[in-house]
Amino acid sequence: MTEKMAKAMNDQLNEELFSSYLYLSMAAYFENLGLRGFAHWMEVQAKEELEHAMKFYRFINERGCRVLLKEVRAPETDWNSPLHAFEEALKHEKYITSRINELMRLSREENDYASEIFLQWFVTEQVEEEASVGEVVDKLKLVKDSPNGLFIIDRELGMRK
Ligand code: OFO
Repeated sequence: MTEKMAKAMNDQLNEELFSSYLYLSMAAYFENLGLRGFAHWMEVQAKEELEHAMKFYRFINERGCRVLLKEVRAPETDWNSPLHAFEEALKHEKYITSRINELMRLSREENDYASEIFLQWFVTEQVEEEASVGEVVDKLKLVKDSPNGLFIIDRELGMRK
């Protein structure tokens, strides 16, 4: 793997760690609101992001390159409403998708077929990530400020495996 590619992979490893940190911060926000189902959903998401980070970690090592961990920036800690938090999560996932696409473009430019195949998993995963966050955004828009609606969604999100 070229130095340029290894640096880009390391940068993405950092972004995945930040994603985990962001969703854990959202879990804490929901916990504080007493929305335990929402908090659970975000905790599961935070763990998934950590697993994404580990995929990059292992891949960089397997390619004989050096993993260089950097500072993970601090996430936001407060949002205006559950809808606002999920809208921000969706915005973040779209940003991550654009980064994965850029990595894919770079791997093609570098004729790095191993990286291209590795990144394919993330291309597919991002479709799922945007869809699952988007689904919650849609539901929250539907129930608006109804406490009953929020309670039902909370129960549903609490069942995420
Ligand atoms: Fe790693 O997919 Fe979300 O950010």
